[in-house]
Amino acid sequence: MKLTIAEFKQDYIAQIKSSTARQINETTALERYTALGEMVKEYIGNLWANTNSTYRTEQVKQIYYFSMEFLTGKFMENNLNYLGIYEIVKDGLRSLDIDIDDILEVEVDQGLGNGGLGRLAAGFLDAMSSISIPGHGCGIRYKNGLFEQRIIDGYQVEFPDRWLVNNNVWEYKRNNKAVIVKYNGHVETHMDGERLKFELVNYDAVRAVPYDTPILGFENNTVNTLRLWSAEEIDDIFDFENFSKGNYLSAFEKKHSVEIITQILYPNDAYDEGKLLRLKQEYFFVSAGIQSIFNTYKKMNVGINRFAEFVAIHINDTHPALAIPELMRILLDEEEMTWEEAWKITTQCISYTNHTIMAEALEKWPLYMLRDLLPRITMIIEEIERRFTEDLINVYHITDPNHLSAMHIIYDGMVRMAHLSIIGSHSINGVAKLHTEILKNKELKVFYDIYPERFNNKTNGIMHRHWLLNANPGLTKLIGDTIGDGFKKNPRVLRDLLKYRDDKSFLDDLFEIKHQNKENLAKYIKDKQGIVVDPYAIFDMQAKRIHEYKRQHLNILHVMHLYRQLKENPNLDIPPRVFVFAGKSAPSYYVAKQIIKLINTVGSVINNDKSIKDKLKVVFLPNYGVSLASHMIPAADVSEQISTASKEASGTGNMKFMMNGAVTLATLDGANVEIMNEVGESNIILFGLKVEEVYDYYQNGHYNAYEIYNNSPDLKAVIDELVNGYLPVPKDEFIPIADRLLRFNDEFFILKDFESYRLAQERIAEIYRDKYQWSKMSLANIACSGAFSADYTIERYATSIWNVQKKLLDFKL
Ligand code: CJB
Repeated sequence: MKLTIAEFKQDYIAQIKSSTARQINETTALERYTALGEMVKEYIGNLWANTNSTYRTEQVKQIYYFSMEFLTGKFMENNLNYLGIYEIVKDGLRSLDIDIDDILEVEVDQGLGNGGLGRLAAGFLDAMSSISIPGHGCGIRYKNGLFEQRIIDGYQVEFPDRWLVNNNVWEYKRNNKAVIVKYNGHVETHMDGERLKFELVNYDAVRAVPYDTPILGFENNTVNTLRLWSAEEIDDIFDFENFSKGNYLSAFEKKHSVEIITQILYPNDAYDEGKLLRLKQEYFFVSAGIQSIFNTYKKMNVGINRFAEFVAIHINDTHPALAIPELMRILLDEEEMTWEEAWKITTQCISYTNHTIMAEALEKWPLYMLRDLLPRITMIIEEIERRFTEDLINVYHITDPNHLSAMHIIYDGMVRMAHLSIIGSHSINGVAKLHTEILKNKELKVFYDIYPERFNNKTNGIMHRHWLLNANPGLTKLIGDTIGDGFKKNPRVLRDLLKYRDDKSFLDDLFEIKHQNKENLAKYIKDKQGIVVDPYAIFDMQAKRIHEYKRQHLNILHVMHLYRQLKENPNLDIPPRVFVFAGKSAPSYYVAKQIIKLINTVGSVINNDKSIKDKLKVVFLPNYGVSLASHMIPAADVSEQISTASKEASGTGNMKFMMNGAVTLATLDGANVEIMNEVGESNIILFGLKVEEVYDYYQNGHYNAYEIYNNSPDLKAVIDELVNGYLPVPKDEFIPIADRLLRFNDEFFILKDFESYRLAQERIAEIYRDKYQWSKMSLANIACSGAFSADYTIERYATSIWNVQKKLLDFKL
């Protein structure tokens, strides 16, 4: 947009006065931030209104991305960049004696997600807007986002994330768009002429109120909507009778039981706890979202039969799978379609992404629970199941009971949401090539056999503009000065940087930028953790949820091994190394929490040992989230992507590190395989078991952790240190970890992969000694990372799954 510094200053001073009734020099950083947010919102508002009215009047097909999680982080810097006014605002503020960084710092992360899945959803919204795809998000406005992690005495301690305390400047509450969501009750049937009608009676009603956040596209005038639903009492729920009798508490009980639905994000990643409240949440936003799609759709006036021509609904994992029976319910009970008509529309509209093969993440609900909470929805699921079984027998000629059992939606009293999602949608995609192959050939093979055309791959992508423009301005400037700014819209042109791989002065610049980022992080580590690290050391990072399959314990066991080597020979000639960890554990995941404690315990021993001459440091940075990642990733030399092959569906952190010039230390898992293909085998460090070997071990049962332990003195020594009193903790502290490795036979092959991991780490140390060789590898990673932009991923979803077209918008601000 066009804005001069003088115009900005004038607007801003006026805004400060009207929103704070104070002189600018008397205002707090928060007030300054809020005033700026109000202004930016007004600029965006014009574009937003234009986008919505164009979609409506030109009858544009729209895609609705349903997700339990949207981990959007902060908005301000992005919005300023996308409007093209960041520099103007920065300079304008500076002339008012305000540092823009102080303002940006005040914004709290919108942390309505656990990790990869939620961040992906946020990135997809950004990409949809930025490549002009008419697409919106639908989710839950949790009052408490993912907990704040603090480390106390080495342990993770959880604190509530009250992100709404200071108000959220970006959202609009839309009371006039509220809808009612119905729970419990029972279904009555009656004949209406020829038609059997179903009616839910005696239900509990909850008011779903939407809060809309504008999602701005990059310099293209598009503003799509993220609609998050909040549960509120409806007027007649408030219990006046009790209140007037003086029973104040019970009068509020109902109100609380309603509001609790959107109080908290479940803090589990890839783990299904099966709680009733979670089921209520799932139905809550799905029902509200679909009702509101109908309300918007009807304004287009094109007739209900054409619904699938104008609406696509994507379900991000199975959490929103009730969208299938909910859409059926509305088409059957409210729009009075036949089952066949309704089913056709439903399967044409819905598409589904699978994000994991981990068995404990696959959602199943007890049938009795579902029937109690959602009686009409359950009837519809049962009818879907009945017709599906009929097809299996009559169309696909499957009669073997075991084969049928493997495919039922309802089995053993449980409703399998992945099966419902596959049966009720026209597209099922995995999130990396390898993952999709595993789905097709192993985990979901029975479905692939009957629906091969439904399965496809859509490798994940990242918000490349965030990870470069916002997170790494130094690198962004170097890239822009070298190959121009085309990469902002078309990140594949980053490949042009490969021309500079033998240009020493360019490699020096690259090294210098990385070094500066490392200096900044070193300062952050010193300020926050009191640990001094050498910015010339190798910064080796593992930042992601803590999980046994992600194998943070493989990493820390190797650190313990390095430490033993240094203790034996303090003059050992190795480049100094800093191992940085970050990530949250699910509060109820005991072993993962012990891994955090182990990292911190090992850190406290190593960091305080002067005898090793600062050659090794271990840092655990608390409260990993989008903001911390944005500080860390630009400073990484080595990116640890070391999951047990087959377990990490894709990974997206791997792409962010690559884009910022880190060299990946990887197993051939998830999208690491594609990273290798983009960057070439000489620019990635690989180790460990391959997928087939992992499956082989699981199938033939020949794996023996004790055998490896007994035959590897180095490994045995560090595992023994977990339990022999060597570490300054009670002797039994780390027994659960040791038990998982030995007594329970090491499900994730830490022991098996240890030696090849150690050798891979040795190679890294070797290569790092040669500054130019290292910088060349780093450059190759940056140059080849463009392929992993979510812009391209969304392009592929739009053309091959959703069938939505770009809508270019012309509007002058
Ligand atoms: N994933 O973040 C989650 N939560 C889940 O419940 C299941 C999977 C992750 O999704 C990411 C986005 O697709 C993947 O990159 C990652 O491998 C997967 O673990």
